[in-house]
Amino acid sequence: MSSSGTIPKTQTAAIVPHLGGDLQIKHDYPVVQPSQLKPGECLVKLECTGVCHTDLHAKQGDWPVKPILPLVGGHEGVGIIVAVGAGSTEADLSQVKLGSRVGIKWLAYSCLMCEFCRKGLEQNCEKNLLSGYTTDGTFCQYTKSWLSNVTPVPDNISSLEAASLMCAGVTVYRALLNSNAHIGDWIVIPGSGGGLGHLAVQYAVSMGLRVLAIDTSEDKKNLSLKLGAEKFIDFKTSKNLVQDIRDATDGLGPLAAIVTAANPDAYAEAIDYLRPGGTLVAVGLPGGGKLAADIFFTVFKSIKIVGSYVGNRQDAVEALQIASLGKVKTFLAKKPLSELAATYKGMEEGKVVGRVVLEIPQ
Ligand code: 8ID
Ligand code: ZN
Repeated sequence: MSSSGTIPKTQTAAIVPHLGGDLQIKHDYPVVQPSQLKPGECLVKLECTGVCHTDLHAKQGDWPVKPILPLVGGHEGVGIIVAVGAGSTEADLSQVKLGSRVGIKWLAYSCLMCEFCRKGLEQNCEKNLLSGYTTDGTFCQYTKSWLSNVTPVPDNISSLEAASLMCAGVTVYRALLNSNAHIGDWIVIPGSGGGLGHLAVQYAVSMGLRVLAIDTSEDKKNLSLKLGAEKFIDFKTSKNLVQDIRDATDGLGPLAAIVTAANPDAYAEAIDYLRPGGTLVAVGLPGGGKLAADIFFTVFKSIKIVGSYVGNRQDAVEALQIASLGKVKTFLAKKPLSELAATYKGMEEGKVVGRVVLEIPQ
């Protein structure tokens, strides 16, 4: 089943040919045809896609689990379902249908039947497929996805604003839930001026949390404070980060650290500055990073250390709902797909404030 418009045989796509290699923009990348879709699958014509630091890690081969090659990256896509696999069931089509505007998140597919899926840990499903990592992602015009896992986008959020909620938004929303911080608690967000961090500030504020933002540069400071952080510390100019963080949070330290920085240094002193009973939520994924936690103080201060990995379908729906209520808005720079390589360079240099969202040629 496909919409009245014809589906082309080839498309423009940004390809990573080999890990660490330069990006190539190809104009003859094949489009999955409607007749090739299996039941439960759909074809999405993309309007735009955010660029996550994860896409850069993927391109560089930073992580022990490697992506497919050649790789079409991207996992913050928004577009329209233009074809649905023949034989898709009523259940497959209960949330979205042909013509729906949907978001594509990191978790493209999960079986929904295994123990992890049943427990809501869909991201840990052993059969999962990851957009822009183990299945083609969103740096292209048309991508195959799964009806069970695409997320309907509320009408009052533009596609450009919805895009980065699909990874950055979902991830920090889940991380904040995993922090167990409550209304009125101080939390600290290292990486507050980046893609994940600037959304974390807003979700945290909307949950009634008090935010101490940490990053570097005037632009990232201004953005963090504008979005509702009460205080900001520049990690590059602070002479004693642990003391500065404690001083800024009633002298006792924050109840949680949501570490969204792509840098192991951002984890280094969390055990020292966290309030007793506090939680370190690991989100940022620097390649080869190790968490070094002093065992004595982890125990003595009753600290919890939690890994938080994207979110499930319900987290995605909730993260979009909160944005739809006007409580969270992506701060973004709109660029053409051809600017992806330049965006990676800016990200490596720490120059991207908020998010870059790429418009897909129509
Ligand atoms: O499911 C997950 N856990 C998940 C989902 C999505 C992304 C994890 N991630 C990971 C990415 O793979 C990446 O490692 O989160 C990390 C951040 O992704 P991002 O927000 O897309 O990256 P960014 O826009 O480059 O922002 C990072 C910010 O961290 C700051 C930088 O200045 C930048 O603003 N930063 C760095 I680098 N070191 C810092 C430090 N020591 C720091 N901020 C505070 N302290
Ligand atoms: Zn991401």
